Amino acid sequence: MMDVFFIERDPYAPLRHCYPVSKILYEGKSEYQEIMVIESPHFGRVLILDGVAQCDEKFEFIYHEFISHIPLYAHPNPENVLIIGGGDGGALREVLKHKEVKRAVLVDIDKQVIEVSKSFFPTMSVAFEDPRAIVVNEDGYKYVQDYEQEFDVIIVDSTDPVGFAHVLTTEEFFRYVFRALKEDGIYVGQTESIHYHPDIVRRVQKSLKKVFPIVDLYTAVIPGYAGYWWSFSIASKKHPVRNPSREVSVQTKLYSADMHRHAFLPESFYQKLISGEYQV
Ligand code: AG3
Repeated sequence: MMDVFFIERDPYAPLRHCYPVSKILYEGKSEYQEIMVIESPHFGRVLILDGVAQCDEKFEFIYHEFISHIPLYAHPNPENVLIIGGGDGGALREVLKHKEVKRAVLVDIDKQVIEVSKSFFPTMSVAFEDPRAIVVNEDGYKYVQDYEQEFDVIIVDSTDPVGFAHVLTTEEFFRYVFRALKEDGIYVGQTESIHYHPDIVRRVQKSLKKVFPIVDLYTAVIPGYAGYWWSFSIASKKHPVRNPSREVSVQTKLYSADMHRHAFLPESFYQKLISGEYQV
């Protein structure tokens, strides 16, 4: 049999990941994007949106643990959580591991991503069955504008900031997020690779600083994303974010209190990175 490969079409990265394909499980087009699911020998099933790999069965836990548990553990009592994007359900699964969470609203513009995840990614989509989960198929940018002092934590688990996801990284959006958060709320969003997209990291950090009193950056190594050293921008109205504020009790593979602290960059490197002094 001939070897078959899927070549990623990452909009920014100066290289293209190439996955061996043992089977194409799904190929479709929603109102918003192309959706594909492949089976790859090392990674398991891979979810691909508009040619970019979003998550794979083998490593999705890293991204989902870090995008969820850092803001949720920085918060002393996260009861009401909003996830924008995240239609695969991975972040929702991690968020609902916290018994403090009474309600998690997931707003994904693309219903078809949720359907595909339910059909092909049973371990990521488990939490859709949880009675605390509320799914809304709307534009997150618009949804958040209807709320004031509503959420303890807002997680933006979006695709790359090109096309319809770009608005989720603007100062205007962060002002709506600020308003939708309670007085001690925390925001987090994925902000791409440290080395391939430092301009995006800087732009988002700068915009967040205009809106929130506490802004920081943490990172995790995500084996499936080009550049690997991936960043998350976090902003808080009141609580410091560099340490968990509660005892870590949820079951995780990689996240822990130590890993929480370790994820934040040393202050000197953080300053160099966001000021642009760190040039490569
Ligand atoms: N969302 C962010 C994926 C970004 C990947 N970008 C890239 N490889 N250029 C992932 C969705 C997981 N819930």
